Amino acid sequence: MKTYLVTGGAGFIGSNFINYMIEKYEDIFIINLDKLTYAGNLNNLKGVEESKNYIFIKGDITDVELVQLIFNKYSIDYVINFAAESHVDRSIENPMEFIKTNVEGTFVLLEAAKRSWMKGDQWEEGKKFIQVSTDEVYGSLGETGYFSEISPLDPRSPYSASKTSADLLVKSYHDTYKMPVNITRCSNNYGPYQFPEKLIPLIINNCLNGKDLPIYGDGKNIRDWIYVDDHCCAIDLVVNRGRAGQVYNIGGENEKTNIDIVKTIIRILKNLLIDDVRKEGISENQIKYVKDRKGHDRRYAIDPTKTKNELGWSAKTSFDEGIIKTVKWYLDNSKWLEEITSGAYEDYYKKMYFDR
Ligand code: NAD
Ligand code: TDX
Repeated sequence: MKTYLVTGGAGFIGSNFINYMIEKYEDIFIINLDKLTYAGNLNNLKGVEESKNYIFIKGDITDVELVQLIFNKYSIDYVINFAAESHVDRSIENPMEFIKTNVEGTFVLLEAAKRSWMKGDQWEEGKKFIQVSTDEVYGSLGETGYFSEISPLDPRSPYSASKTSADLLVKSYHDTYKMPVNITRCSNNYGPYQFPEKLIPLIINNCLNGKDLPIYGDGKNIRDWIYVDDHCCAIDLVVNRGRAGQVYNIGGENEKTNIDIVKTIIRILKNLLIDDVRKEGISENQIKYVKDRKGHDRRYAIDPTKTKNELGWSAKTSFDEGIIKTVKWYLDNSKWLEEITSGAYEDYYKKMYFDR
């Protein structure tokens, strides 16, 4: 029975990961440590909350005493650190929380793991620290080329700088203390339970509510999209097969411009809402080009060859299949969407798009 400390497990990817793992394995125990910021939502975990293999602890990864208490109480085998402030636009407006959670929080977890797993100069067998990172640490590509694990680090937003800083701390614990670690760097995820500040769920939500569809700049920035389950599968393989100290790039090899994504969502919604009155209001006329994001990275594209060759991983979900599944999920889960788009979300949305 392996015990996982999953941080940020009430967020988008973390909750998909917990749902995926509890469904797949009977002989694991998952502790979900999450602060429940605006992005954390226990409704994402309804399917596992009764499981005897899962517990939730509300808490902050920067809380040294709490994190140590968890390591003292449970025999943690793996840390999977998803917890982060994750939205680039918020980091541009207000970077402080990003430094606190993403950098200091990772440091607190590393220290607690070191104290618990290191005996003299030796590491206990079978332990590993997985840092869930992002392709954004590599910066921005021009029209050609791909990010490999040895591409230079060149973060360009406070968010990506904080993630890069965390990656370097994790690397330093391997280089200095020989801590068994892996760093995963994934491209843009999409799928169920993503907070509607991110492009895909924001566009779905705005289409359904007759709002403008904001496109930053010329809409030709490119992201490399991966269905969230394929990311979860890769992390599972990294935990079990990844060589200590290694970085693994994960990506869907599926590059799309933002305007293409928006037009695709409009088309799918119109096809799915055949007899629904909401269909009438949805059109490309809703698209509105707005002021560009500051420092907007032009293109991301991951080369996942190492992860494929070493771990036997590949993305199983094509974009055409994944995006239809995703749009359907948001249509079928309108209550989930309504609940999180009330209150504070309205204030955020107004600030980002009307006071821009
Ligand atoms: P998210 O914003 O949806 O979820 C983050 C979760 O972390 C939330 O549940 C939040 O409550 C929790 N959290 C925040 N601060 C915390 C703290 N101090 N202590 C404990 N919990 C805290 O993010 P996501 O999109 O699921 O991303 C998860 C991880 O994956 C992040 O580290 C992100 O950098 C990385 N990542 C995301 C993407 C993507 O496309 N979304 C791609 C690559 C990598
Ligand atoms: O309203 C919008 N209009 C728009 O044109 C929003 C929210 C975004 N965009 C553009 C900006 C980006 O080029 O769409 C693209 C995707 O934007 P986001 O969904 O904010 O994602 P991105 O900035 O690419 O970062 C995401 O991928 C890497 C995640 O949020 C990060 O956590 C992850 O590390």
